Amino acid sequence: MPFEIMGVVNVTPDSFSDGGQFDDARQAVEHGRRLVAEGAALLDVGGESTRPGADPVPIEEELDRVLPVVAGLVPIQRVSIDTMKSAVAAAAVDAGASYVNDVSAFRHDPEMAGVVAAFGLDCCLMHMLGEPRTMQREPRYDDVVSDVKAFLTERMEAAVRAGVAEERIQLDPGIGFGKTLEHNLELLRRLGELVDLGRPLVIGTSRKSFLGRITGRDVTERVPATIATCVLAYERGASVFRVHDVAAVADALKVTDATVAGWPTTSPTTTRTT
Ligand code: PMM
Repeated sequence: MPFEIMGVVNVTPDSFSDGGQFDDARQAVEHGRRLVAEGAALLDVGGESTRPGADPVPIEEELDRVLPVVAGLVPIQRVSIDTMKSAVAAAAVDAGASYVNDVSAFRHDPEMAGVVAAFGLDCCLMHMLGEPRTMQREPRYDDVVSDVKAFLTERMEAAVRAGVAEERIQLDPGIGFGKTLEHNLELLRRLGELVDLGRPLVIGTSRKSFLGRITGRDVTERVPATIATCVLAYERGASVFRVHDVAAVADALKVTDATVAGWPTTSPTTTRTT
């Protein structure tokens, strides 16, 4: 099964994993270029941190952060804008982005679905319980997988009603977004149950804190743990992997793909390399 790697280009001074390292646009573009060389098929540019407890960023500041980076990366690779604000999405599209990654699944801003529909964009609808500031306060579910599945079904239907073509939609269970360690693991273990939603599954486990809780590792030392989750998720049907450490995950998925699907594989990221 073909897979795609979505490389993370955070342009936030408070992103939990970059620590503001790439808050300068030039450095962020350089970083994106490196991720493409490592095998990223899509670059996800975000200017508002969604880590637990993060405060919202004013729109002007978010625009100032992301627009120069989007413009710098568009000539190099397909660009996704990671935002909950339709004005930021529209400006990023103006600068050449063609994919909207909205962690609120079009709930935060009522105009977002219309922007995605009007421009014929690809999009990712992600599950999140609550909002980033409060989401880790005692999240509860009847059954986390069934609840996430029902949510994604409802959001996909709402997007289609707003004019978004179904074939443009990708779905993400939102690992770490209003979930305990056990919820995250159960979603990964039972990811196969989300495959019958019929849309590509995006998975974002990269460097997340639940991996640190299991391994005791700091954020920059979670690459092996990230790989374990990506390989498991691939086997269970995920096809888009949102990661910081593109080269390492690409190698792991190439080998997984060759083993599961047979050699030579069909993934664009694998057939490019001999
Ligand atoms: N995780 C983060 C940000 N955006 N988008 C999607 N679709 N899925 C995710 O899991 C996701 C996301 C938070 O991680 P970061 O702060 O390391 O970028």
